[in-house]
Amino acid sequence: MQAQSRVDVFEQIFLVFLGLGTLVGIVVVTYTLYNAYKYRDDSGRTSDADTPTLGELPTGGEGGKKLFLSFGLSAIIVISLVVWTYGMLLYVEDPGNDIPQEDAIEVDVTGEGFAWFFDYENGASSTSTMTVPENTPVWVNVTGGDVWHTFGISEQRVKADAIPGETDETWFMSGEAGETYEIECFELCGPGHTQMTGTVEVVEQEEFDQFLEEEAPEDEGNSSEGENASDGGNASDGGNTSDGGNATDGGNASDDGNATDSENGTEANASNESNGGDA
Ligand SMILES: [Cu+2]
Repeated sequence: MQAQSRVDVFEQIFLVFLGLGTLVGIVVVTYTLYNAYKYRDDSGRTSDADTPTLGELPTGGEGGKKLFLSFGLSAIIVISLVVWTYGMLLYVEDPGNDIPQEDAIEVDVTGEGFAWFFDYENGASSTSTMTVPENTPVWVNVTGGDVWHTFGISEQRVKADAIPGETDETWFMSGEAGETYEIECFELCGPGHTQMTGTVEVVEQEEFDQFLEEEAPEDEGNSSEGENASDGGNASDGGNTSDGGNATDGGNASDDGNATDSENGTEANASNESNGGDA
């Protein structure tokens, strides 16, 4: 089977449902109109033999043949649709070997504080703009840094929960270089929810490689770049700058200073009073 994108799959499901729905609608409405015409009251009725009376069960339908046929056909249509759609959605969940994994790239996505953060395989990172090479399967591992968000790219039929402590995996197929897709947050997450947008930028493979190189962490190892990724982990040690919060303790020191000032003040007053007393 030719590898299909999510867009192809959902378009196909939509068209099949639209087509079958229209077909069934046409059959039902036509049959209804046909019977309305066939059994119309043309006031040429001579016998009331066909008229049902109260409490009488309608006969006809040739021993339930029509009923059986209509129920049977409906069941076949509905069950086939359920099975087929389920199969298509399984493909969307995991395209398996239909999408060659060696061609795919992987991007870690974190939704936090009303922005999207992207980490690439070589340790490169970006904010708000996700750069991807053209015509490539892109696997995204989505998580949340603070509260629940949802990573969504409508144009690519992508929607994945961004929940702290959990990773939701999904994928899409990038298009031609130059295309851009809008990223939105689909989980009401706070006052910055509506501004929590971003862009997917599709670029040529060369440009993408260049982007990775430029954004890569300092060390320029070749195949050991995977280890550099762990250096990126050290970057989170930069979080120690939050120890700078201890600086506020220094602020307490100045409070102490105030306390001594006020003490000095009272002492000074006291000594003034005592001076006054002497006078
Ligand atoms: Cu959000």
